Parts: sequence; C-alpha cells; structure tokens
Amino acid sequence: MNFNQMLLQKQSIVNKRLNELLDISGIPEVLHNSIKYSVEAGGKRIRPILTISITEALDGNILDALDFGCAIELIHTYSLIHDDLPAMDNDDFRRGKPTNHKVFGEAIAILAGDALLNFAIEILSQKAINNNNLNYIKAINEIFKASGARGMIAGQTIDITSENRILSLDELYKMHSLKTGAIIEASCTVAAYISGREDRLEEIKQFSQHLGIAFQIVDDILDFVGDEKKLGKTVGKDLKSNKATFVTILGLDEAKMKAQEHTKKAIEIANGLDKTGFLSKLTEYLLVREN
Ligand code: GRG
Repeated sequence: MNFNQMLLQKQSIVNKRLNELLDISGIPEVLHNSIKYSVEAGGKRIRPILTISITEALDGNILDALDFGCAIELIHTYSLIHDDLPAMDNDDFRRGKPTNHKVFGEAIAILAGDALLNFAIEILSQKAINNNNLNYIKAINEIFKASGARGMIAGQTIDITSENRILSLDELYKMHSLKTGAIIEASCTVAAYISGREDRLEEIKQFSQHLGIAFQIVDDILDFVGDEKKLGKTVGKDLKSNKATFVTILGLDEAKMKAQEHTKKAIEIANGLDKTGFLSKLTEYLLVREN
C-alpha cells in the first residue's frame, strides 16, 4: 500500500469508529443531527491518525488509541463549531459546507459543541474504567489540560482579545502553540501513555511541536493563497482585518521556508519514532496539503 492508500484507510477506520461512537439513543433529534452534521462533514482526521500511528509505532493497543483519537476529534469538532459562531469568528462555511449555526441556529450549535466535549469525557473515562489503567488517566489528563483554559481556550482567548492589535512574531507563536498546537501535541503524547512508553514522551513532544508550528504556518499560507479548493474559509479575511498571521509578519517566501524547516525537524524525529516511515510521510503530506 502506498502512503495515500494508507492515509485513506486510516481515515476510513476513524470515520467508522466515530460513526459507531455517535450512534447513541436518548439524544433530542435536533441535537443529534447537529452533532452528526459537523462530525460527518469531513475533515482530515489528522489528530486521531497521529494518535493511532504513534501508538502503532510504540507497539501499544491500537483499538484503545482509536478511541482516544476519536475523542480528541470530537473535541476538535466542538472547537470548530464554537469558533465559527457569530460571537467568535463568524464564519458561514466550514469544511466546504454551511457552518453548524447556519443550519441549526446558534443555540443548538453551542449545545452541540458542549455535547461533543462531554461525549469525549464520557468515552475516555469509560475506557479508563474498563481498563483500570492509570496510564489512561494520565492520557486523559493531558488531553483536557491541552483543551482547557491553559491550552486551546487560552489560545482562543488571546486570539479574540488581540483583534485590534497586531501581535508580534513571538506572540503569534505563543497564541498558536496554545490554540492549535496544544491539542496536536496531546494527540501525539497520549500515544506514549497508552503504550506505557513514557520514556519516549520528550521525543514525541519535540516532534509534535515542530509539526504543530508547520501545520499552522501552512494553514496561514493556504488562507493567504486562497486556494479555490478551500471553500470553508473566507479568503483574504485576515489580511482585510489586519490580523497578524505568519504570512503577514514574515512574508510568503519566509513563511514557506519556516514551514519547511519545522517539517524537516519533525521528520528527523519521526524517522526515529516510526520505522515504517508512515509518520514522516504524514508530516510531509501536512506541508504540501491543499486544505
Ligand atoms: C472555540 C474554545 C474554542 C477554540 C477554537 C482550534 C480553534 C480554537 C479554532 C480553529 C480556528 C482555526 C481554523 C485554526 C487554524 C488551524 C486549524 C485548527 C485548522 C483546522 O484544523 P484541520 O485543518 O481541520 O485539522 P479539519 O477540517 O481537517 O479537521
């Protein structure tokens, strides 16, 4: 199997498991539809694929890693639903489809995001109970530290409160390392806990930090270039609002160079982590992706 086939296979495994996890009774119909609408709207499933791939490389339990990764994907989806709300980024499209609040209204979109976060906690705590495993509790702790007020929510707060002020490059790094980087890092580090390989934690952290920065720089570049395939974004919005991005601060060429540098460093570490080469190819794919 080549890399693209492996990626598609992993995406389809994640999608199937997400489907099963969300096939629950007892939820008001409109809420269930709203949750499924956003989870099934697509997405690259990068975070769960990182969790599964690193766990595989460390000889950990892949099925448990799949559930950890899917729970992280639910948290990611909640963050996107809330980020799109009029009170936040006020976006009409996400993943090429109308945003959740455009279809279901703001109140249901807020509740769907809340429900997704709570589902994630339910799925993960059930895993820890079933396995009676302290390492799983440590992994859960990492995930919610990363998504909470000292992680993703801190980053989102910095982003929102700095709207009328241009951030410096250091501030931009800091904001993104919290807003996007923390969850990407947790998607990777949980693999060390699931596999009982805390000895690899530092290496995985280094890998995920380079990957997270490269990922965000590429996101800014794609936004800037306004690729036609990127239907879910308002092209040029950041430029019009004078918002700092890696492209507005560094310029397009230097931003591309920085993304390449961080990708190169991530790949060097990935080669030591995963002998199959999938992780380094995934890292390369994130650099050259078109959405
Ligand atoms: C509302 C608490 C709260 C937080 C929102 C992550 C986030 C914080 C906002 C998303 C804003 C954004 C578009 C950031 C750029 C990087 C990013 C996270 C892109 C989307 O992630 P992908 O590319 O998306 O993995 P898919 O659709 O593939 O899942």
